[in-house]
Amino acid sequence: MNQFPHDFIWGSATSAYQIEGAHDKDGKGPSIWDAFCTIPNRIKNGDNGNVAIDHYSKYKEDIALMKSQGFKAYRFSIAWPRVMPDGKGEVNEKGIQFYSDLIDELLANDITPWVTLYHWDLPLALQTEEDGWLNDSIADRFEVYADLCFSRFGDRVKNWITLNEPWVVSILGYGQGAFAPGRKSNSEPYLAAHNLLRSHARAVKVYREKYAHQNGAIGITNNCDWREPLTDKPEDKEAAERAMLFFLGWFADPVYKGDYPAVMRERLGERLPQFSEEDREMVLGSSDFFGLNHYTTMYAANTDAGDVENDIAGNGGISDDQDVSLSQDKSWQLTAMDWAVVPWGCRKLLEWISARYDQPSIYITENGFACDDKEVNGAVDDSNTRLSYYKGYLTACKEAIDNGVDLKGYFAWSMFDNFEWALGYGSRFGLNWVDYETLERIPKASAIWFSQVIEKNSLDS
Ligand code: PNW
Repeated sequence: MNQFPHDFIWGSATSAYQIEGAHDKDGKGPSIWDAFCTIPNRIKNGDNGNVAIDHYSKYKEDIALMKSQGFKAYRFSIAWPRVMPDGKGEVNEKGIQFYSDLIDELLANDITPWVTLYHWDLPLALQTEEDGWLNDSIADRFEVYADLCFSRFGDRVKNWITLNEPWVVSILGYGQGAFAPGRKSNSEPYLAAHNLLRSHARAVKVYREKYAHQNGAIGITNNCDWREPLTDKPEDKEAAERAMLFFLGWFADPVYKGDYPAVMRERLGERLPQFSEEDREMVLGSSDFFGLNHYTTMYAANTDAGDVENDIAGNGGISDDQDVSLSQDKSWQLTAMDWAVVPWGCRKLLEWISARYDQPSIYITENGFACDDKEVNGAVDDSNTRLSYYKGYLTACKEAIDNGVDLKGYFAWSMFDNFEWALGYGSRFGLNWVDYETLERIPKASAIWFSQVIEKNSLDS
């Protein structure tokens, strides 16, 4: 009953800035995250990714751990400024060598690489000289960078993700200013998002035109919570749907339907850019699969225009633009980041995606639980926290599959504890605990449980 499809992909995920360290080694250029971390009071405890878990030196050890735990796939990202220090022009061959070696080591251990091209560490020069994602020309830059990656790694990498969570880049980076580049605006998020989508599509176009012989797949990964209507009132049901469209429809509708959701157009007017005919065609159909990062659920209720006080950006978008108020149920367990544990929200989200976008193949490219783990006598017991979260969410995934959702794979976030962006090293997501002094890795109860699940391809253990 708890058996997953025989070809279901079991993986774990990380990103470059969160684990690699070696921030200025072997010719790497600075990224907007290297710079953002030097501004006082932006990152909890003044943490940064300079060393992180030093995956750059320890990647072989890390891959051995993945192999011993049974993972068959590994999602990581390439740091653009490691392979192109200025984001354009010169290529850093030592950076290329690192990823090439990493890929070879994975393949030698029968682990399939899933490579994200952009997980937020934009080359700093593209920000200071060209305004990052606000400039149309970022699509030209991204295309050249993507082309470089396909040409150097595409003989061995068959699964590509262009962008990780353009919603986070837009809302947290350009709306709330909580993430790099730290901008606060109620219009820039929509422009950044537009250029993110155009850039994604340009990378896909070059991949399909020049690298079809590599026989790989390429797509985009979006993040979305589930929004459950607070009451049965029609206005709350409509508010929940509106919240979904402002969150996920914003990025998925252009790819699957050719334009932003109508409700966004109605409410945003001129702040929402228009696709040129050429861009619309390029974006439409530009994903071979539906990449989804999912963590939590909130209730959504309608508010009347102007009721929402936070006029910059609330969780799920820019609140004023949506007239949605969000809340949590008091009975829900919360993670250290106050994200509620609601497995049925995961099932409902998968079913919503399947219905709205005509049953795409979906990969959950992130799902996980943050808490303040402690090491006791060389072991970390996360059985009542992370482990029960994974059991609940994977059960929900299985129910969605049984209900007809084409869910083809699942990547746990994260393989290791790592640098959790503005929250620094305090919030641990890893299946493997990392001692940040000695950089020793210790498997947690959840990692041991995953090994059994993967071996049996079933949740019964
Ligand atoms: C994702 N939100 O970030 C990222 O892809 C990971 O790098 C990160 O470590 C992980 O989830 C856990 O945070 C998100 O505010 C950051 O809704 C913020 C949000 C969602 C995802």
